Formats: sequence, C-alpha cells, structure tokens
Amino acid sequence: MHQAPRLFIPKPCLPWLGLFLTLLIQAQPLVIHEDESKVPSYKLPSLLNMENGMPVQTESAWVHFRRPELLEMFTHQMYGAVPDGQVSVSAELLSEEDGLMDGMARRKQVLLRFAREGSDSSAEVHLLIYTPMTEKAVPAFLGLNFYGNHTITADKGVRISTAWMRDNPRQGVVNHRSTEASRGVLSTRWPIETIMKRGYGLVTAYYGDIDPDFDDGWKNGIHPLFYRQHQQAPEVHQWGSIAAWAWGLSRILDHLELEPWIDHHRIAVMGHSRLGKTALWAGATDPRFAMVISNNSGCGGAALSRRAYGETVRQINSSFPHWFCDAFTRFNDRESSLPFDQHQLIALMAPRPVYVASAVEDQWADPKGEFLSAKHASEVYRLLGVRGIELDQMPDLNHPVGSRVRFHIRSGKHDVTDYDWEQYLRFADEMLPSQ
Ligand code: GTR
Repeated sequence: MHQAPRLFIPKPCLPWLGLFLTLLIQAQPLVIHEDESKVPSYKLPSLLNMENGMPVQTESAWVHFRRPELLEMFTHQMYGAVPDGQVSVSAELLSEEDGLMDGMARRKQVLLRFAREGSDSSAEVHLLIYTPMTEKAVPAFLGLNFYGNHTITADKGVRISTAWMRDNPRQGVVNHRSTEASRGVLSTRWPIETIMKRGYGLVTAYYGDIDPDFDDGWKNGIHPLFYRQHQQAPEVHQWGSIAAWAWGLSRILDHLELEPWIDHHRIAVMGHSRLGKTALWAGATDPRFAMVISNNSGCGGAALSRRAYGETVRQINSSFPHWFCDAFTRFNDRESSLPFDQHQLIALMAPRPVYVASAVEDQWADPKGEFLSAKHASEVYRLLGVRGIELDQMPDLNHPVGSRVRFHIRSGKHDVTDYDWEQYLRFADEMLPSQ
C-alpha cells in the first residue's frame, strides 16, 4: 500500500513555524477598492422586520420592539456596551466673558471632572461654550474637536489644552503636546461668528479628554473608571473609543441641561469623520439629542458596510483596533454576515432630523454608501409619518436633498467647510424652530 510521505519538523522549529505562518497570514494584502464595479452584490438586512421575521407595521412596534432590538445588536456587536458603574461628575466654571466678537457673543469655559470612589483614575473634560448675547436660551451645536478647544478659534481667551495629542508639527503639536502655534489652526472648520449671528450656541470639547485616540491597552481615558477589581481592559462586547466619546457627549449634554443660555431641548450633535461616527452613535444611544449631523463619517459611520467600498471593516479594525468592541473583528472580510448595516444606525435617529454629508473627493468614506444608508433609513421615517429622502439616485453635487433625513455631496475633500455649515444652519432653522 502506498504511504503518504510524512513531513518531519524538528520540535524546536515548531514555534518558529507558527510565527512564520502568522506573519504570512497577516502580510496578506488588504483588498481595498474604490471601484464601483467591484462592489459585491449584497442584500441589506431588513429595517421593518423583527429578527424572528415578524413585520413591524406600527410606530409602537418600531419604538418598543424593533428599535431596541437593533440598538442592542449595534451595542454588542459593534460599538460596545458601556459597563455599569457609578462615576461622579463635578463641574467647575473656569471663566466667563461677555461682549466678544464685537459685543455679539459670550464665552464660558467649564471643567467637568469624572471620578469614581475607590479608583485612582479620573478624567477631565474641558468645555468651551459660545452663545450669542441674547436674552433667551438658544439652540446649539455640540461637537467634539480633534486637537483641543484652542484650535477652533484664534480667541486668545481660550485655554490651550495640556492633554496628550496625536503628533502634528504642522499644526503646532510637538511631542504630543499643543503649543501656542496650534491656536486657531482648525478654525476654518468652526465658523463661530456665523453660528452666533444665526442665533445658535456652539459647544465643543477635545475628544482626547474623554479617551486619547491611540491603542494604549485601555489604560487611560474614561475606560479604567469603569473597571471591576483587577479588570485590565473592556470585555469583548464592551465599549471601544467611539462609544466612549459618544458617552462623553451625553455627559456634556447632562451639563448643558443646567446651562441657562442653552436650550437643551434643541441640541444638534455633530461630528466630522471618526467624530461623525461618534455623533451618530451618540444620537442613537441618547434620544435627547434633537438633531444629528454626520460629516464625512464613512466606514463605521453612515456608509453601508456591505459595499466594502473604500475603507472596509477589516481595514478599520486593523488601523484602529481601539475604536469598536472586540466582537466587531468577527466581521472582518465578512460584511455580508453582519446582522445589521449602517442604514439601520441612521434609522435609530427617527423621527429626529438627521443630516448625512459627503464629499466627492472623499471616496475612502464611500459617498454613495452614505447616500444609500440615508435613503434606506427613510423607510422608518415614513412609518413614523414624516418624510426622509424620496430620491433613488445620488443627487447632483452641491444639491442637498431630503426632508427630515437630508443628504448632500459637495465638491472637494474630506473636511468640514463653510458650505457644510451653511446647510447645517439651514437644516437647524427648519427643524429646530424656536418654541
Ligand atoms: C481615517 C479613517 C476614517 C476616518 C478618518 C478620520 O484614517 O480611516 O475612518 O475616521 O480617519 O477620522 O479622520
């Protein structure tokens, strides 16, 4: 009888062989495309059928059954659950000044301190609040920023952040710390004077105050405040950084409920890119946000995962292993087996107004996938008796479409521009009218 040849591997070589095979697998090139013809055929999971197949035909069935079911799936399979834990928050007013911007605006800086009894960890979040000098409380935009509050304005009264930052010498961040040179470097993204003139407040905080944006094994930021004894890292279904930033937005909203010049019933949460993903998750988890704005949020935000166009699930989990919960890696290269897709995330905002904005040169974020999400989510808005997006095709450039779900694709790159803000302000004028 013929015997199969046996491969003899000396025992001491086995660990090296294992390492070699692991490296070989990891070295597989990631298949990333920005080519419409390579989008796999896919079927989106249903919005208006329960997981057991039961149709969802009434507002009550959506509110009480389908919405919680979807929220639960996104929580445990993607963004991660916030663990139980009693964290105390205290607020300290650091400064308050009136009559800024030719007498038009006031500025407040408030420090929120998070602590937990028995834990050495704590976190400090610096809020920057601008409001117009009106006599009544105003609606406001709330958004996290990428490099500290002082980068959104040249206003010298704004404290320079001392927190850890991603290095960026061009923007005045050296050795992971901001310098005076970083003041105002991102001001084009925050047209504060226009926002004030239009009668809105603007509230921001540095996202790294809540959780520094790097994979540090979960030692810093807000996560350790929630650990049980001897716990070192979040569990497989527990929160990543995006969920932590979104949690931080909700805590800021708690504080805004106490701010006399802000109408906390009319807060639009907005964010760009990874912070656009964060704004969407904040809107999904906290219905107190009256409006949600996603600017170029892409993969893990507004873009449909199943299209695998531009950034994919594997790519995002590899580049940013700390953004989502560990369970999300199970869907690397397996987008079609995700039990949900991002149109369902947008639908979690319904019937609140939601704006999804794309840019034509931001193919990495898959503008078409962002449009399709917004469009499909509109099915739930219809069920709830309001209009979303009725259009089937991507609209022309710089031509916003939709009612309570609105979308535009503008010319230009991955960024937040005056054009974007003009649309958000108009949307807010329409959807957050004064009471
Ligand atoms: C990219 C990432 C995107 C987006 C962006 C950003 O590197 O691939 O998902 O979030 O960063 O936040 O600027």
